[in-house]
Amino acid sequence: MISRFTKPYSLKRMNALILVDIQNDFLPGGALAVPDGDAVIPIANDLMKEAEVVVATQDWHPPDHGSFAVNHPGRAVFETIDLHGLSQTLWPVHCVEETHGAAFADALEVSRIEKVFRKGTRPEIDSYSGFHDNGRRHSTGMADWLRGRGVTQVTVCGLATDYCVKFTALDAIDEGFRTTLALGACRGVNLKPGDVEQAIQEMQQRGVVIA
Ligand code: VGL
Ligand code: ZN
Repeated sequence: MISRFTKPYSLKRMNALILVDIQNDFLPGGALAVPDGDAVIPIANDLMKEAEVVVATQDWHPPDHGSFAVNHPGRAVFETIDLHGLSQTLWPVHCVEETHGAAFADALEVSRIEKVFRKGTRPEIDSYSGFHDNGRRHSTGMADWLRGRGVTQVTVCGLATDYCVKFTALDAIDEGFRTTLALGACRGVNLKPGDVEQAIQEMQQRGVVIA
């Protein structure tokens, strides 16, 4: 019997589903469309039914964001530049705060999302991970929030496998969560052929379980 003077503890492993950037601009027809990106939506909706906690990240850039090629005269989309000391791939304008492109996909069952973490909100730095920016200068608060909810293991899915999904999963490992990648509910950019395969291998090597 548990004494009322004993602090109760639990062996239960609370799981959270992290939906990464399932936003209009990453879907076919969007500003930075991920091939077949809309295929993740029905699978994500199914995964949400089994998750104890559901959170989502949202790429959320101001119009003058440093990751947009148009904000660097003479530079083209997909070029790499140095942005305040960090290597930065230049992207088309995408996921501008408060626009339709930044909104969650219409078919995503957003009512099941308990908390949204926005990233890439500072013009001077990009953020692929849902946990903190690419320079680890600022945190979104997601790790502490999840720990506060008692979460010990996370499942990551969404867009794009070789960018935001990868960096979110790797940071989840670094934050001490048992981390699973729901591969069927992810799609990638493959800017270079093989990028997605390499991202999967990197996640696996770092301890992410590929499911
Ligand atoms: C992403 C490139 C730029 C992503 C976000 O969600 O994977 N990729 N911003
Ligand atoms: Zn972005």
